[in-house]
Amino acid sequence: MARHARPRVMGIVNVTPDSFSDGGRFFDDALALAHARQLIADGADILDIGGESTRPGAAPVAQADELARVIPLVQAIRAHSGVSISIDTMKPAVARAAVAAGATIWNDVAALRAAPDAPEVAAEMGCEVVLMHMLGEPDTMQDAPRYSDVVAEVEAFLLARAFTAMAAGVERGKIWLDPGIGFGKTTEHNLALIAALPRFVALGYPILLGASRKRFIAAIDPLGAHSDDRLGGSLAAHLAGAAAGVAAVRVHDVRETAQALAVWEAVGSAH
Ligand code: HH2
Repeated sequence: MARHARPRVMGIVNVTPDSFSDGGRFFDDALALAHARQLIADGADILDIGGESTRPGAAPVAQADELARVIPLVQAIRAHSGVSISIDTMKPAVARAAVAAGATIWNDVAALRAAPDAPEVAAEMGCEVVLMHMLGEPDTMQDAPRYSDVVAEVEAFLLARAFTAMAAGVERGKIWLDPGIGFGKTTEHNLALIAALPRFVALGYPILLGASRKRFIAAIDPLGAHSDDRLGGSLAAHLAGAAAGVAAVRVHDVRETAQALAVWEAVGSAH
């Protein structure tokens, strides 16, 4: 048995015309399904399906459009594979339809704050729920975010959201927490949160880390200015998460991440 269990790999499938790194490329049902199948072949344990980009400045998506984008894809993936599916949405109705179509995880970057009935809907569905920290709203979150102690504030927020979810009836064992890398954070904030991952893991909830291709990587390495050129930085951040004991990493580059984690795990169990 390995001394360090590797995190699960959550592969990102965006069906949006404007997502920050692969926007537009998979905005087509057949292409999105082909991409999903490729990520499964590449070693994804979970597929995260999103129909609304949370990139600063991204246009909001009407519920009917979001449903039309993501639900056929969830159905098609479920028909093709037993892979776990998470639905990346802030809308309870989209989460509900996705769970009915076979998703088992609601990944909510708004941590059940975007609609008054979100906690009750999560409880009623009985699915797992990812509660992510975001400071402010997607549109303005990167306008000079400030904290007096970013780690303590993100931790307090996540525990409060977990409490709200449980008060509405979500089981404790179904709750994941995510520090929300890039969501209302400077490079220094992101680094402080990654460095503090052992403290988040110690809270006793599964932790999800999403650093894939994010902008702080280019701030550290200006040569990685383009989002397609941030693989090395993404792997470094996610390996730091693995060492801290996170439960899953949310990534675009599934093959490379799965390989890095397999080597990391093998080294950890060698003697
Ligand atoms: N990051 C994005 C979207 N959803 N969910 C969780 N739980 N954690 C994250 O870090 C996270 C997330 C990034 O947003 P987007 O602009 O949609 O880009 P992409 O989906 O290509 O990463």
